[in-house]
Amino acid sequence: MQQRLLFLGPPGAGKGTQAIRLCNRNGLSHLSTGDLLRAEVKAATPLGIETAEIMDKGELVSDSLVLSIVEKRLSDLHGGWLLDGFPRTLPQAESLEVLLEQINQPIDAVVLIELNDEVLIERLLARGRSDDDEAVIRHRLRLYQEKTAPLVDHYNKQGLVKTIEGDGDIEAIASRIEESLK
Ligand code: B4P
Repeated sequence: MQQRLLFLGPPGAGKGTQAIRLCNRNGLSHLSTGDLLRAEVKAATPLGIETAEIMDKGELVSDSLVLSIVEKRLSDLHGGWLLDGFPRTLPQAESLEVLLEQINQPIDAVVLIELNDEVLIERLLARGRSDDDEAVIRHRLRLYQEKTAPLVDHYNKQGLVKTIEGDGDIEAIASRIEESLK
């Protein structure tokens, strides 16, 4: 199976859900920027205090803040890994490419999980995290289209994108993802 992976997709597509499964089953290191940021918020670090309000409004945290928390972890990566929810903007993708080149670990594949907005909204409202309010979700979906969706073209040009239908049973989606990475 391909070993150095990115997960892309709109909020609520199931990136986190599928990333945990895939990493557990295949011994990959899982790096989720959403989880790292929420850990900072929970620990009330200066970065967490700055970040909490941004996340609750459904905004993207600034590229420089995100990069400051992933940079050190990226340089520690070895073996297989999965970056979940990062990069989310073109500047983040460009910075990532420089960092991966330095450690000589190119991306093998980008898994794009697709799902329509109505199902996304339903799922996130059911999850009920502090950033899962309907108006905030709609704002996050708009930001996804504006800032993150252009990454699909970026990685398509490199022939890396595997598109996965994100609707259906969690286990069935997990099999689709594994199949696409053989
Ligand atoms: P993330 O933590 O990345 O989360 P997400 O996009 O909201 O959700 P994900 O796609 O992982 O869905 P999940 O599996 O949980 O981002 C949160 C925030 O952090 C961002 O809005 C931003 O503020 C900040 N952030 C993170 N990374 C950043 C970056 N690089 N730059 C800037 N800001 C950044 O699934 C959602 C729900 O659906 C769950 O309840 C799950 O149980 C359910 N579900 C999953 N699969 C299902 C299925 N097949 N059927 C039914 N339900 C399912």
